[in-house]
Amino acid sequence: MPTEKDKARGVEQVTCATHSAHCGGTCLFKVHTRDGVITRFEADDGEEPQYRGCARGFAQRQRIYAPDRILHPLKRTGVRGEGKFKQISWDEALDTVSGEMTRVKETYGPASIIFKWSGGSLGWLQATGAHLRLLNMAGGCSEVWGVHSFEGAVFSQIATFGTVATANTRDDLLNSKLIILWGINSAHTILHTPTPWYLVQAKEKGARIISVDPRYTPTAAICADEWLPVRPGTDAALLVAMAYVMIREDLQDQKFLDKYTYGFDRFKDYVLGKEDGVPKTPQWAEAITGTPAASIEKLAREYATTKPATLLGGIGPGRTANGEQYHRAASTLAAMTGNIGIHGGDAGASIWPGNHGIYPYLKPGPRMPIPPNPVEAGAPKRKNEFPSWNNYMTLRTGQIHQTKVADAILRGKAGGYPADYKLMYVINNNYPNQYPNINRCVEALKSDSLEFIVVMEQFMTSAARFADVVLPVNTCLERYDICPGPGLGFYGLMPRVVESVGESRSHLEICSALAEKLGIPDYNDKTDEEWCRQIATGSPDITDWEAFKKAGAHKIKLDEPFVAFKEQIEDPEHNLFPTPSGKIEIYCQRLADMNDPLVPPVPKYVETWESRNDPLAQKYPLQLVTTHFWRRAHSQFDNIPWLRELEPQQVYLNTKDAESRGIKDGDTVKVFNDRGTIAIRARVTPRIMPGVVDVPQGAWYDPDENGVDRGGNPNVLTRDEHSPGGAYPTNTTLVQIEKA
Ligand SMILES: Nc1nc2c(c(=O)[nH]1)N[C@H]1C(S)=C(S)[C@@H](COP(=O)(O)OP(=O)(O)OC[C@H]3O[C@@H](n4cnc5c(=O)[nH]c(N)nc54)[C@H](O)[C@@H]3O)O[C@H]1N2
Ligand SMILES: Nc1nc2c(c(=O)[nH]1)N[C@H]1C(S)=C(S)[C@@H](COP(=O)(O)OP(=O)(O)OC[C@H]3O[C@@H](n4cnc5c(=O)[nH]c(N)nc54)[C@H](O)[C@@H]3O)O[C@H]1N2
Ligand SMILES: [Mo]
Repeated sequence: MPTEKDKARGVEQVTCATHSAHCGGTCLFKVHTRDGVITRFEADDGEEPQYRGCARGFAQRQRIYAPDRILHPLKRTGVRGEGKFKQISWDEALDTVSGEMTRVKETYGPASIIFKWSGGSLGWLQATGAHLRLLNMAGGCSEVWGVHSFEGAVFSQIATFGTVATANTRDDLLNSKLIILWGINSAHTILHTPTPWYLVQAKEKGARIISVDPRYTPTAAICADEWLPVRPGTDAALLVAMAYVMIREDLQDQKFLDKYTYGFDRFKDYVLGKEDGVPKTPQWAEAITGTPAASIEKLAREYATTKPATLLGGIGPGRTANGEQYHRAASTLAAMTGNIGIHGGDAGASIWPGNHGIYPYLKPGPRMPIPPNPVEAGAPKRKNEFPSWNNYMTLRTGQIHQTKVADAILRGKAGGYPADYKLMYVINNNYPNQYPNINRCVEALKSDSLEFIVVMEQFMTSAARFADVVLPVNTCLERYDICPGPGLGFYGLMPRVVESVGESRSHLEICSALAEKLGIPDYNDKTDEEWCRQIATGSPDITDWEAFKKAGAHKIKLDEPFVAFKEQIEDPEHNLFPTPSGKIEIYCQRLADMNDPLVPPVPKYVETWESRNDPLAQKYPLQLVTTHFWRRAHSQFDNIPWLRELEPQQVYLNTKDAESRGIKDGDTVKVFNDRGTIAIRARVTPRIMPGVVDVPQGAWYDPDENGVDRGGNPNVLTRDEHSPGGAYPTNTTLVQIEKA
């Protein structure tokens, strides 16, 4: 019963809503509102598994009502990047944007429009699909390829398994006796909301947990029995040496290999040194990885003899200059230990499971259709492209790799790109903040060859500062959207809980209005709620829309945890792996056909550029990793006061590296290489291995008059290159640190 005081303050409403920021988390909240204003958030306390939010989820209120929210359409008045704008009407903004789209298309062709999207919001309705539909109906655009998160894993899994649906659901961790967290820090890096809960339960059930990571992570501190440090970009060497120990001691599951895999002997020849005269011993690996040989031997024996065991492959080690080899090697070890297709095992390397509608337990109803992109139809084949590549997502390919957008803008056709790029259409994306070699990205954004930039944003981010027109977008509690839950069977509803702040609008509203201006009458015939209803109730799991709406989520009850490749293992006669050989391809002919020594047909350790053996290491001796930070989702939430209190932006460096440079904890230091310099606070700690430093990604780029980034954004330092299979190389960078 509301008290008199409550009555005076207005009646409190509670709405259940899923929150899906750009962290892969899908958290269920009870959102309290009073007089149409959000007052507080309460965690999911319903049936297990609960989807409890993290600090960011609870801080959403400060994000929605932030004083720096963009409330109106804006038009640039200063130079690009300066951040000077004036307020304009929606009508003028839409006229300008649609007018520029038409002018650029008619003058230069649709390929000169770059559609620059990312995962700022991750719903099925209010994101990329809605814009791609519009752009394609309007004549097409140049798309970008290379999912920042895990393109190396995509490449490797298509090579090895023929699909990216390779992960078990997270509840299956409870069936495992040994869990190897390979570059996974799920206490901070959310990715699959209930993972830490299952890890802790698995530990309570007696599973041993081992962390392989250059950092002694909070996750390792909470639940690991052992930490094996490894130098960034060298995981494949560690895995190959584990294979060496297994082969030497005849510990591999030969029956499994014979029955389900193709080409193990070719890999064995490489491992034993028959191919190149170098046996891949633990001592060989120790010199490369920095991991003690004795620890490698022990881990190899343990993984080969404890069954079932999960090698939970993270994607961070894959975001390195030859990240594909780590993923391929991890899956090979999962096969060598016979842990694929069984409960308590895992295929060794995963992307965000479940996100892209590729799992059989997720069957959403029809989404907004995306007509083919006329520009894509003529797109040239990429180097190292798999024919089946396009099947993993509805969004795909295009001609420009994410890391090459700046280069494409600056060099265009003369630089070998298919078009000269004139208009950039940016949604859900903080370009340049999140892109390697920011200083070059900035150069591209400032260049005259780019005639118009429209950015749809909620905040004056580094992307918005470069826009010619900024369109204010609302947040996920101000519109309807629906999302899957990676890692478990889950549908989340993101309902409109409050009215849009200021004049901000949803993506669907913006696209519908632009369609009208562009003369596309049949763009949209539904409200956002009607679309969500169609997507939800089209699934066999959700029969009652009102019940789903009330609950804010639907937790799919599977009879048992989902196990990837169970059918292939239990009944191989009738279920082939979707590879050319029908088996798990340890040797991959399609890779052999690519004829690129950086992606050999069997997994190998291939040294990266900017490794510690690179001559550049004389000048820049430290290896930089750029981890995902607990108080942000990339750059999102960086401006939220509650979250800023948690921890400052810092460079984490080992005590020895600090001592040899005369650096003390809390000092301001310069981290630099030939691409740029950042000024940042030093955090001196034994919890990162010597020779490796970490600058969490996502800090807001804030250059001073000398070009030194005071925001401490590591992308000032990273290199704008991609791995041979398209991975983001943001964990492969050499730097030096000095006291500022
Ligand atoms: N050095 C380094 N760089 C990295 C990484 C790394 O590990 N190291 N990680 C990479 C990875 S994995 C990723 S996924 C990318 C992420 O790169 P981005 O997706 O660019 O990062 P976000 O900070 O999530 O930026 C999204 C922007 O969208 C805005 N936004 C939020 N919701 C909405 C909405 O509903 N509509 C619109 N229009 N905008 C919205 C936010 O305000 C934010 O500015 O970063 C990559 N960059
Ligand atoms: N709080 C929070 N959660 C997030 C995000 C966020 O920004 N904030 N972003 C979301 C997104 S889009 C993504 S793609 C995921 C990213 O998820 P991850 O890639 O898993 O996240 P990271 O923290 O970058 O990396 C995980 C671990 O890998 C380690 N690592 C880095 N390089 C190497 C290496 O070469 N070898 C080994 N063995 N380990 C290495 C790091 O030290 C770190 O502990 O996170 C998602 N979740
Ligand atoms: Mo990502």
